[in-house]
Amino acid sequence: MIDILQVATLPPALLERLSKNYRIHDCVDGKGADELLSKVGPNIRGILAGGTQGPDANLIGSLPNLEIIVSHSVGFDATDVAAAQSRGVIVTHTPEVLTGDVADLAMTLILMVTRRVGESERFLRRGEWLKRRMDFGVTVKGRTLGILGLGRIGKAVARRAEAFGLNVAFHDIQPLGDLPYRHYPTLLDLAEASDILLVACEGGPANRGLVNRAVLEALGPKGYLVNTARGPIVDQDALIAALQTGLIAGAGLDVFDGEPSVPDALLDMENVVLTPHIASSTHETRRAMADLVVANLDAHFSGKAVLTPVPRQIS
Ligand code: 8YV
Repeated sequence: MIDILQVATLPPALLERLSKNYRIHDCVDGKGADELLSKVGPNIRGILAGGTQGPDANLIGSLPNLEIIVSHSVGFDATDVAAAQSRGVIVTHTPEVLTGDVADLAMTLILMVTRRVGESERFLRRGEWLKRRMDFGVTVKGRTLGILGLGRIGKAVARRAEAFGLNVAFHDIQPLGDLPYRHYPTLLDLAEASDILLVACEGGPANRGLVNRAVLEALGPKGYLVNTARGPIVDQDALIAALQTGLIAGAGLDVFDGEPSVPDALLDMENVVLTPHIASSTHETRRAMADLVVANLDAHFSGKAVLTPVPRQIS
């Protein structure tokens, strides 16, 4: 049996599959870490991580026989990839398999917030319809969707948005070659040109607070912010203030800074749609992500190349 440290909450069915070949040591959220690692630390050869729970440089450095970190997520910002790679530790993630579902949820939030679907449902359930008609939303057709980060997921949302008659524009730090969408060299310019701004870029320290007060101000009082990437990319306090003061019109959020805790100020607002980080949460996608986690671990421990390594972060 190969000893693996589990640092992220993972589907029980995945853990059960893995338990046939691997001895999994539960250390989710650092639970009992010191005692556990003093016993099994030198035996640990792999780590199971996730999108918001992953090993830092300290943990990676404390495991002398660590060979691989397998993340049950496309985003790998919770794992210190540079620390791992500089020690020769492989890091894998789960790209492609979740792209469609994440893009579907982004599109759902766009439609929900502009058409006031959550608000309308609460209105109906409260019995308000018997007294008056619900206020109007706005048409998405003809409006501009600005995408921050035109990677796999951003492109998949762009294709869906085109079918809804949205004009697509984007900002990305990578040169992306010829694309049928208008490119803006700065995020501020993109926000200025957008009716809806979608955050679809990577998380991590470099992008913390990228969507700040100035970006929200540029988006403007008729603008909507949608985030299906990572909570900390948006300055959450600035967002709350912008929503409360009408600096922007509304927001659709699947991710939060400090999740799973969500500020009361957001819970109390009618002009926001809130979902609990469910963009990849379908039976089909979670099954495919689990398959990839197993395939990466099995490949590595049978001497083969892993299927989906994360790109190199160090030169
Ligand atoms: C998951 C994610 O919620 O893939 C990602 O980057 O954030 C999500 O798909 C999570 O990582 C599941 O473990």
